[in-house]
Amino acid sequence: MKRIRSISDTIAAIATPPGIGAIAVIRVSGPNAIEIVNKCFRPSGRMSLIDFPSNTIRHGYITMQAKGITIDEVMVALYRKPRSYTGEDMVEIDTHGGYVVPKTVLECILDAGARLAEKGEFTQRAFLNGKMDALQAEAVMDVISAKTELSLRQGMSQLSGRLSREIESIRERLLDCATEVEVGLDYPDEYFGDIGDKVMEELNAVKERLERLLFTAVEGISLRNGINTVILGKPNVGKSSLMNRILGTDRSIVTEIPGTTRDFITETIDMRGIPLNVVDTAGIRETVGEIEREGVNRALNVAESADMILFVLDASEPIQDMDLEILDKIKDKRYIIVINKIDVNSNLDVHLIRQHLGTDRHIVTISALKGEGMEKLEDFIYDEVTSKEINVGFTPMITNIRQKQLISEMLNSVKDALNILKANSSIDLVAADLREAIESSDEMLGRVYTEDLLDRMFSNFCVGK
Ligand SMILES: Nc1nc2c(ncn2[C@@H]2O[C@H](COP(=O)(O)OP(=O)(O)OP(=O)(O)O)[C@@H](O)[C@H]2O)c(=O)[nH]1
Ligand SMILES: [Mg+2]
Repeated sequence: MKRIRSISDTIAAIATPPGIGAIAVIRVSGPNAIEIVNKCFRPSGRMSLIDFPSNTIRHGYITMQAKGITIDEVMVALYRKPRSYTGEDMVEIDTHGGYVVPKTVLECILDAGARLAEKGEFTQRAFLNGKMDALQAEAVMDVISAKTELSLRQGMSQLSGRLSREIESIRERLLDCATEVEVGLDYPDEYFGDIGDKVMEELNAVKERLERLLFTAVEGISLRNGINTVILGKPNVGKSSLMNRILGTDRSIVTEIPGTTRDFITETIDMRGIPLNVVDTAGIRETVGEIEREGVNRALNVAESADMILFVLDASEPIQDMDLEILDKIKDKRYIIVINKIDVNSNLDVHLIRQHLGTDRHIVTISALKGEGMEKLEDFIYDEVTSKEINVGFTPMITNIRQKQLISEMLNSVKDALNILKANSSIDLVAADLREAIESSDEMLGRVYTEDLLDRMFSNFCVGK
């Protein structure tokens, strides 16, 4: 998509969802925002909009200029630059809700000289005007789309600049090191030893901080996107019953006939603040008809991309080769073995499973029918997806692939620099590695950016944000 996003335009959009709600908000931002709205606004007091002090809200009417018709009774909030969300002159108009009023008011504003805003363009301007950095701009969307209270806490923490401050501080350390090294460049022989030791110490500390950040990525990304949790197992072991227990509703069909679930069913739930996208799948077996085989293939495919697998076994049946085969397929993932139907006689040899895995991994016993063991299963899931070292809302966390990639790049550059220092070899190579690490931190904060990055960053925003 080709975009012409001139920052000298004044933009406008309805910021609230269409058709619903008692009120709607229309946002206008840009160099002519106040004059443009003034053309359509008749204040109930004497003072004209042009003279309103900044950060005030006033009552009045929106009128259609050409016809002189009053469209709506509104409240208008005025923000003068730079004290606004975008850092530009901004006007927000609270109108009555529904479809027609906000749409007509927006039309008036557009007729008066504004252009319709694109997705995320208000936030993009806030970013371009230095109101927030790239990490905070990314957090805006995380806050809006937060799936649980814990996801929200994380989004707000990033929006407030917690991650930005950590990156800034790491960047400063790197700059200090780079300066030391630059000095050393001029006197390679005398300075190398001393400078080398000092820089190495600093860089080791930076390396630890970067590793700590990288460690938060799994949980950070999961909190934002939800943890894709796939329920897998042979037919009739109770996968759908487990799904329903987890959701607390009869979402999935349960019967005594093996092969009941044909396609996969996904629902998102809030489990102790963690968003879980739970997927029930078709039972995996070999000799099946066409539709069921398709279901089995799909089950294996979703399992492939799962963040976590709940592998269900039936306690009343001895373990079969098929179970061990599935186990081998999922061994390298996060998984929990759920032994179901413990309310009936047990014929399952748990030791055999332990032996096969060669570890004592999470094995939990439940009865999906009776609802027994569910608390324990939740504990296991929670432990599997959270870390004690992370305090959501306080620990700076990595929340998307872009950030993860850049932190990895910084870490690699720092490690390279350390190796060179350890080997006492060329100090100008250290300088180059440090420069690279600093560049990655600049990218992380959005101090340098490409058109492409802007597009990607704002493409999933809504119009009006
Ligand atoms: N006794 C007992 N029966 C259970 C338990 N969980 C499920 N069942 C029964 O096992 C049968 C199969 O349950 P489902 O939940 O449909 O199993 P599934 O794994 O989804 O089966 P498919 O979709 O056909 O692969 C049903 O008759 C359930 O009532 C349990 O904990 N104890
Ligand atoms: Mg089922």
